[in-house]
Amino acid sequence: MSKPLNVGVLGCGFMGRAHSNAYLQVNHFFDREHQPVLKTCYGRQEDREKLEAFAKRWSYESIETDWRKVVERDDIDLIDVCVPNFMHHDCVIAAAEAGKMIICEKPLAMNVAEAEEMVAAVEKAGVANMVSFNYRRVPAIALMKQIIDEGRVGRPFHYRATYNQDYTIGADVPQGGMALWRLDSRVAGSGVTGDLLAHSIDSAEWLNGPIAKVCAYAETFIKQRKHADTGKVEKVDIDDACMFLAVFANGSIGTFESTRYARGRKNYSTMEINGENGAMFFDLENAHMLRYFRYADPDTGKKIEDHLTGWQDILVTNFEHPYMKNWWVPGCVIGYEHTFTNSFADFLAGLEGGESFQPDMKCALRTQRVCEAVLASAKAGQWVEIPA
Ligand code: SOE
Repeated sequence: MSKPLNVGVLGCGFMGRAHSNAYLQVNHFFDREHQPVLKTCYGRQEDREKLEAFAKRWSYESIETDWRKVVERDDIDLIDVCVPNFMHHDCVIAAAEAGKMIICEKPLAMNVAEAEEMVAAVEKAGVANMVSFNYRRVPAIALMKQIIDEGRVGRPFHYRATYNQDYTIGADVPQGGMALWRLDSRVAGSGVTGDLLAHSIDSAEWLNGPIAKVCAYAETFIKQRKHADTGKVEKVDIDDACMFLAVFANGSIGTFESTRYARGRKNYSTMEINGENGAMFFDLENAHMLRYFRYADPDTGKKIEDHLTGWQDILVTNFEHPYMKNWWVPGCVIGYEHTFTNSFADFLAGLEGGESFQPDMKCALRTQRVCEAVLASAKAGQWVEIPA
């Protein structure tokens, strides 16, 4: 018997679309008791035309131009926060107080202080919650986790992550407004650190454990931009690029690089781990592949014969690979949107007595702490420790 799960989505931009698609897809591909119903979506009054078109395209039953009304509605079970970052805090707190389940886009908040209040609110309300670090649900990244947990990498020495894009190179790109709010620090909180490095940090801590300390350098290449809302040329306060060194609690050391000025890179997120017995490399622009280097057998510790060692490309589409039995037949690749469907499938499984969803807000608070430590380190020009 299917159980309707009435959803109110706040936001009708990029993430609103990604989430709407996933709600519509999830029951087609995963056996779950709960069936998301797209009840209502929120957008600003000034974007009403866009909101109406969005609601029609994704078959929402109604629209709201006041997000508080969505949260107050008795017929909504789950609030999904896909609005810009500066609204996350108030939306999440109000939703928790109304006893709703909550899904929130990343980064969780503008800063650690906000994130702590959000975690306290969801914990007090005891509501199911998840933060949309969707890349954990890329099958190849989930396979990386499985291979690490199987002990095939052994003692890790190095972790290396990049997350590079190039869409803000032009000096004429405005800050603010519907598409470019990520460049406005009052709306986004930070630049690449909260937007891109947060993904890399979430994946890194999931795969390689907690980061103990960081030393960062951040740069803002274009110091002033026209604001899309006011038309005025204003100071740019976000980090355009940020790089940091990390020491993990397990003793391994890492490098993280992120920029929106890497000409030619669109959504280039890579991660590599090098351990005593093996190594792995993943590249989001080639998301169905995992590169694996096997040096020694994890059970016997015996080195693989020299003429057989080498990097192996695993096409992550077999039924035995994470999530893949729910999709097509081996060899048929899946893509970006599936990471959201896979996430929602896991969230629903958690509601139905399965493992409770990770990352939840408490886990995302840790990522927020690392991001804040990175920004503090860049500002101070020194190492910053992150409490365990
Ligand atoms: C930024 O361009 C962005 O859309 C991020 O905000 C998303 O989290 C990332 O997955 C893709 O890039």
